[in-house]
Amino acid sequence: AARLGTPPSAQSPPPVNLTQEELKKIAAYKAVEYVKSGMVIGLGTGSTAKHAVDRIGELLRLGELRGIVGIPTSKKTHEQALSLGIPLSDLDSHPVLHLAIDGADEVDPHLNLVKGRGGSLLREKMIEGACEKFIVIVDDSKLVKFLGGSGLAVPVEIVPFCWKNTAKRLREMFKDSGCVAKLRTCGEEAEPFVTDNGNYIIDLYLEKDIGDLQAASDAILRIPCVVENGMFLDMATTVIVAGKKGVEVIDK
Ligand code: ABF
Repeated sequence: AARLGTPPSAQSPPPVNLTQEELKKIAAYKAVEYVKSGMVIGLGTGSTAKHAVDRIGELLRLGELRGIVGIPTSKKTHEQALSLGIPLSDLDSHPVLHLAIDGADEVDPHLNLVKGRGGSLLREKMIEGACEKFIVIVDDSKLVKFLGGSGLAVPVEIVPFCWKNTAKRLREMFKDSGCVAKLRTCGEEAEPFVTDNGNYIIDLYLEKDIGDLQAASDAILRIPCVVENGMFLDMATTVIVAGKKGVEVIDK
């Protein structure tokens, strides 16, 4: 597997004093250079992917791209793409996509990802698992030594039925990693956060490296109430990282 770290000669010159938002935009615009007319494109969700969707809309408007079909990974991105006039479709009509561009919450040295802190992990995994090329766009704050290593959560989408039981099973499964499993809530009343698919999310906070990621992912998916988890293993084909040292394009 590819590892992070590209020779300096393969990097663009360092941007100076850029904000995190500007770094996200740089990574997003770089990814959109891979979009060609006529492609079916998975459109990601989140603040980084938003820049990519905006850019695709702009290039369509300028006539520099034609005949694009977008497959949005969330209702929010669907709305954004509609407002930009990007023609949209779905996986039923386009089961194979040329390319998807999306952000991530964490990227490990083997280009495994945590995604889903924005709550769209299920549609993201369905769509990004169906594309020939999956480009992940991040600023360098997303790079971690191991998944869960940023101190933020690995999300698990579950059906709402008896969610406390599912949370307990997840907690027990990862007790050796000091796991805390919390229902994601939102709003002043701390209502359960509900995904685009009508499900809940349990956030797993891990103190230690959980080791064999594929085994952990498989074990999570064997719990009957679990719909999907936010570990995207061996899925990214390219990761574009914008940081203080410039823009790094890492191919798997
Ligand atoms: C989506 O947006 C997610 O999978 C991930 O949770 C999130 C990253 O958001 P941002 O780009 O705003 O950090 O891609």
